[in-house]
Parts: sequence; structure tokens; C-alpha cells
Amino acid sequence: MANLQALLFDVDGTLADTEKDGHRVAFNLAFEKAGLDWNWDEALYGELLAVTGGKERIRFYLDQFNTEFVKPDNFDAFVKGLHESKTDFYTQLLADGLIPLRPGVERLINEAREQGMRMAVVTTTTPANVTALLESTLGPDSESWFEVIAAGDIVPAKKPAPDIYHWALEQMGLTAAEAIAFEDSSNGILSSSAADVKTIITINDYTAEDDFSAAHLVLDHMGEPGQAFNVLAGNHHGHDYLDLELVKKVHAN
Ligand code: XBP
Ligand code: MG
Repeated sequence: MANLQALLFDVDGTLADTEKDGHRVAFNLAFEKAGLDWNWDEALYGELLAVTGGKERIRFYLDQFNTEFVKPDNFDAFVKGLHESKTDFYTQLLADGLIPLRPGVERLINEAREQGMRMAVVTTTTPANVTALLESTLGPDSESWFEVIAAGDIVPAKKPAPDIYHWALEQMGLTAAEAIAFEDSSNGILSSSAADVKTIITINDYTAEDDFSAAHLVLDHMGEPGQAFNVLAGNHHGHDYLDLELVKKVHAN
């Protein structure tokens, strides 16, 4: 078994609960600004999460849930503009400090830094969103702690395709066996496991019922000292919060 060299973090749902109170709200603000009467409530948004990527999600919505809408001639530019507006609203929400990191995330990242463990971000979301989240939660220079930010349209086939993991590993000069992924969703683990990267899952409200049979450990959150995680599947090796020692044990087993 290869030694663990790097932690690969998904962003949305894993580092922070960004979807319901972040992305969803920003989409709705962009629709309103564009004079559209579309409104993505929490339940509908759960269905729309089947498709990753904001531009892809807007198209999916129109194809499946709003077929009456007459698409403008310049439809690609229309979707792109709407999505740029959504990104502006979203990054502003983050800059306002509205979305905190999930339990244990900051502690694990700090521990990894102290121990010289390599780290990368592997996500579907737009690069500006990653910058905004890291800066607003971990501090202005925190993006530099991550060797690679694999995000957005860098690869055309977004999660659940493995391409973004392949791209990140190639940039880092690592094999899949030398890394471990942190994900929260079905599309996330489909992507990481198709790239043969072992995966630890922390679920959230939108993903609790997803299929995580390919995961090596499934938790409700990463936990903190005095705030134990609940183990939903896998071996927690007697630990009650996720530290680097447990990550290494999961990777080795
Ligand atoms: C995240 C996503 C993203 C965000 C929206 O998936 O699905 O599409 O919801 O981001 P993952 P953009 O956590 O698996 O990376 O609007 O910037 O595309
Ligand atoms: Mg995610």
C-alpha cells in the first residue's frame, strides 16, 4: 500500500454547507435581477443537485422543470451571463461571512499543514467561489495552502466523471493510491471512486440518502474533540473525531 501523500477536498457540502443557503440563494437573486420569475425552493433545489455545475444545473432546470420557458436565440450567452451574475451574488454572500466551515474542517486542515501533508481542492464549483470561501473562513492567504485548485470548467466532464480527480493527481505527480478524498455526495464519490481514490464521506441534509457503498468511512461530520461524529458506515478505529491519524488508518486499510 502506498503511503498517504495528499488530502483532496471537495468544497460544496464537504468544507461547508454551501448549497441551501449559498448557491441556491445566489441563483434566485440572479434570476430576480434578470427579471425572471423562477424560484428554486429547497425541495426543488435538492432535485436540481442531481446535476453538478451551475450552468449545467440551469439547463437541466429548463429541460426538466420549466419546459414552457422560451429559450432566447443566444441561449449559451444567456446561461453564461445568468451564471456570472449568480457567481457575483454567491461570492458576496461568502464575503459577508454567511457560510461557516463544517465541524472539524479547519482543525483537520491546520493539522495537515503542521505535518506537511500535501493538500488540494477538487471541485465542480467555479474557482472564484473556492477563493471566496477559503478567504472568508481560513484567512486571506489560505488558498496558497492548497497546492492545486482543481475547479469549475478546467475539465469539460464534471463530477460524477473522474476527470477532475485525474487532472488534480496529474498536476501533483501522484498516483490515486497516494491520496485520499473528502466528499459529501453521490456525484462526488462516483467521481473519486472512478478515479480509484479512497474516500471519506461527511453527509449533509441533501445527501443523507445517497449511495455511499464505495466509501471507506461515512460520517455525519468530521467531529471535534468533545463533539463526536456519528459513524454511518466503515471502521472508525476507535476515534471519535477525524484527525490525520484516523485519515491515515482509513487510507491504510
Ligand atoms: C458542487 C456543485 C456546484 C455548485 C455550483 O458539486 O454541484 O455545481 O452547486 O457551483 P461538488 P457553480 O461539491 O461535487 O463539487 O455554480 O460555480 O458551478
Ligand atoms: Mg460536494
